[in-house]
Amino acid sequence: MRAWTSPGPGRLPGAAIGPEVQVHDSATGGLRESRPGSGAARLYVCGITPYDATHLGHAATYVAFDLLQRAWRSAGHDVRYVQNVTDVDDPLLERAAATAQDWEELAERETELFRTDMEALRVLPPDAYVGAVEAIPLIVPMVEQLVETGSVYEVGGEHGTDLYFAVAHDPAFGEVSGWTREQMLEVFADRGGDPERPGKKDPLDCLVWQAARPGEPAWDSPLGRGRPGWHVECSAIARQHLDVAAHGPIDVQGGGSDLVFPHHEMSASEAQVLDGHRFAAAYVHAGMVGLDGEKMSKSKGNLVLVSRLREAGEDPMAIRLLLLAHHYRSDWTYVDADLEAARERLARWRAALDRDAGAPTADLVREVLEALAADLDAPRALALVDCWAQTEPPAGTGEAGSADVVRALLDASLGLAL
Ligand code: 5CA
Ligand code: ZN
Repeated sequence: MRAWTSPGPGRLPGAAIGPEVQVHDSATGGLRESRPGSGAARLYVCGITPYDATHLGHAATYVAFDLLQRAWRSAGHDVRYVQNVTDVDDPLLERAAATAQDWEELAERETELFRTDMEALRVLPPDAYVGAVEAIPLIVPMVEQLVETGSVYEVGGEHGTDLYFAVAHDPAFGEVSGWTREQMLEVFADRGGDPERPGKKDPLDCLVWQAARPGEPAWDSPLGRGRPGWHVECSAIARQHLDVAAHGPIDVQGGGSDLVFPHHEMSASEAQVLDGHRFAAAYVHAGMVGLDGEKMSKSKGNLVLVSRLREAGEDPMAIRLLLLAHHYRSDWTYVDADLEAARERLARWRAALDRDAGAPTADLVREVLEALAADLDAPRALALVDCWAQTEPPAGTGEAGSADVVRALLDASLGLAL
């Protein structure tokens, strides 16, 4: 499907080049230097399930991976970025039914709102933006291949035969999260799994093809009439659009930390059974943004919506600065004072850029790029810019063009247009 309009990746000032990027890999629990091969760095980030508007938690996650894309580019790599839209799944169908809306119209409307939010926040768009529905012709053959390996089995039910992936078929199952079975079983049901379903070989096995239910959308396929499971959607889209057959493991599989298990564990296993190598070189997860002591989530309804802030006249660059002020891996709770602080910082920076007092930039450029290459440390980058903005060299001693250098740096590395 159509993505959104790119703000352009920007250009670093002069001949600046950033260091190679280190990211925290959930699978090893440590930092890993991301060394993309000879072609582009390959990034897959799990996209929205479009049944409600973009909240600050979603925005924080996509801004985090936007920093990764920019840090890779600063280090001289091209980037190929793929993102999905889960435009058919239980939560979407349930919301459509509960509010008497057409599920396709709901998905299209919320996806469009997401596009405008991402555009306003200057998030670089994916090169391939792929809906689950349009990916069914990719997903079905992948499930058929899994059937051939013997890792998929049938479970009969009231509405027909569903297909499940047997996690035991992947010797590396469990390595993405590093969780014990007990930890997995504790959250599986809450995160879309069905550990109690009779007929499964292992309670942790996951659905890959669901036979048509009355009143729900379904597609004809050699697997029977039905719709795809969630995890295989992302593995099929990533394998195809990041050409895993030609290039091997993708560089980064990304998303919020709520996706570590089961989603990223399962989608990696489904791919690994077919490809015989690990799915991603690194699994990178953004922390959860909360409101009033709970994770911000569409199902709970405790939301601060990007579109609502924009409608109220908030400057999108203040929203972006608010998000950048938190390290992407930390969990944090939104409070209005954070937005106020971001507005003030934005005003201070704009005033310093307009004043163009000429504080030196060579160390600033290097240190900002170093901060971002060191596991995307945006808060440190912001503190460095704060320092530049406060510095007033004696009259007549300022560096010519200092403000232009900083504007270019902010654009290319932090995605801020000031
Ligand atoms: N469609 C699936 C992924 S394939 C999905 O999780 N959709 S979502 O709409 O629920 O979330 C979209 C993205 O935002 C995911 O990467 C998710 O991990 C992230 N996310 C959701 N809630 C939060 C939150 N409160 N804080 C930070 N990130 C969040
Ligand atoms: Zn996903």
